[in-house]
Amino acid sequence: MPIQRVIEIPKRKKEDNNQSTKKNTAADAAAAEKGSNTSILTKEEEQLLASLTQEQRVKQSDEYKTKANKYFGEQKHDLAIDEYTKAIAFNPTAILYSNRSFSYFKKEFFVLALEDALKATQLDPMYVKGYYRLGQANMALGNYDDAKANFATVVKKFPTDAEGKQKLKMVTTLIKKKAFEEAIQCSNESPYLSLDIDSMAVESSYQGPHFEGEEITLEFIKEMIGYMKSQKLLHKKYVMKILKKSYELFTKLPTLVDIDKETSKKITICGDTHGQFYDLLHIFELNGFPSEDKPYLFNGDFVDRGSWSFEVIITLLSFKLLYPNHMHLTRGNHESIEMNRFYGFTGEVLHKYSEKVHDLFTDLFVWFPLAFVLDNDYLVVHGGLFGKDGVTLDDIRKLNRAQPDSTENELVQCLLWSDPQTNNGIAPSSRGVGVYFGPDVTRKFLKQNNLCGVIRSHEVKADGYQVDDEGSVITIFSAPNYCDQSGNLGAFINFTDSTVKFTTFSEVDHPNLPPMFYQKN
Ligand SMILES: [Mn+2]
Repeated sequence: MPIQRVIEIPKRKKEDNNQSTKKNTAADAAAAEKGSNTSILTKEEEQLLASLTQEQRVKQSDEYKTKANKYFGEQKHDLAIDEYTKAIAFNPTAILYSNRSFSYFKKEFFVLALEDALKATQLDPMYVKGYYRLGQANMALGNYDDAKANFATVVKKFPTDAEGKQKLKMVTTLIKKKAFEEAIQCSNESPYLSLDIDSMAVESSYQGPHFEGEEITLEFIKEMIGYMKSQKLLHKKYVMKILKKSYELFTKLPTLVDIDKETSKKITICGDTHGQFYDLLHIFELNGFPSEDKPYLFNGDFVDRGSWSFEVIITLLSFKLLYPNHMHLTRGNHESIEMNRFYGFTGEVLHKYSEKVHDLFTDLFVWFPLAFVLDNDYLVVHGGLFGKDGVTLDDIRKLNRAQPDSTENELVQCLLWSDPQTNNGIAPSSRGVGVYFGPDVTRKFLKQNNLCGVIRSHEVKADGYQVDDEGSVITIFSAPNYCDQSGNLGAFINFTDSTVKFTTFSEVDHPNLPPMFYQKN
């Protein structure tokens, strides 16, 4: 299998933080201005727009809309957003804003989704889908009370709408469940405590591998991978056993894990894998299985999107159990019940196993560490840095990551959700959670914490990786042809004593299931 490309750059030096950072230029300001302008019309299109009668504009808008809807159906959301934007420029309607809102939602730009949904309801207060989009965006942002109000509006305005009633009921149940979970967690009750694995039977008809004894073995993992690769399900007893042992392991880990020099200088770092099990196995083919000589760090977003999220996470957890000091997993923004409900993992686990197994995953995810530091040099987090100055590594260490409200903590949100920007300074994120942070913010943080760089994931990149600001920020993304349609390469990083080496690779074949296959609505 061809390796596309290997690129090696020197490790960054801490002294580089002293060099003057990029200054914002007039061109940057103009670019920022342009970026905030939603019009994407070409000059010709602008002229066309000016020359048309209202009737002609409506017709032209419909043409863009047809194209946009087609792209949406093909899950090409970037292209759909462009076409909806043009359609809106020619003739803004509630339907167009509502549809673009859904595209933004698919891209996880929740603030933009919310804004568009709001415009839809303003343009046409009787357009029911606008309220659905509003409710959906609010739910993803964790604004359950607002979402409840949105669905209540549907029920009030459209008393015969069955879906509205059902959604209102769902969000009301969620609010109750959340309050209940918070109460339970405060008393330190976990679904793991009542888990009795020994009493579970394995039917004689089960053909798969058996996890016997206390310690997981490489033989078991290899057999399990082969079994799952042929699309068979590991027995739920062993799933629960892996989860329980993982829970015992992860609850003992600190929020920020320091990785020693010996491990750091040969570690492999992978970014988002997002349920692309066959591509994960390809990484192991290219780079070798995890072992004490081949340490790995998988930097979050193991689940959602791809339809083999279960297989990805159970494989990674198994290696974590086998090599606890040489296999590291960071929490991503998708290791969260809120995201899992919308982006596939919940539906997948309910289909393959049960609500109980799903609850066990949810309870485990909150214990994944939020950050790693490689040999006092590089900070590794899924998202990025913070919306305020002066945050120290000790502040991260002190975060109480598994509290029910910890995802509402600003620092936790930034670690999981932030993205770098090319302009200096801090800007609100279109995602609605976390921030955009500029190179000056990064350098200040690095200098204050005596680090040389930040390695993060969270954004799809054409080459699978991106080096920004002379290496002060590195993005790594390991899901090639993300969602079967992005056309991007995947990449992983190999560290050596003095260099950071990127290997890029393209996607491999997988069984014929689309992304989010098990997701209901
Ligand atoms: Mn992410």
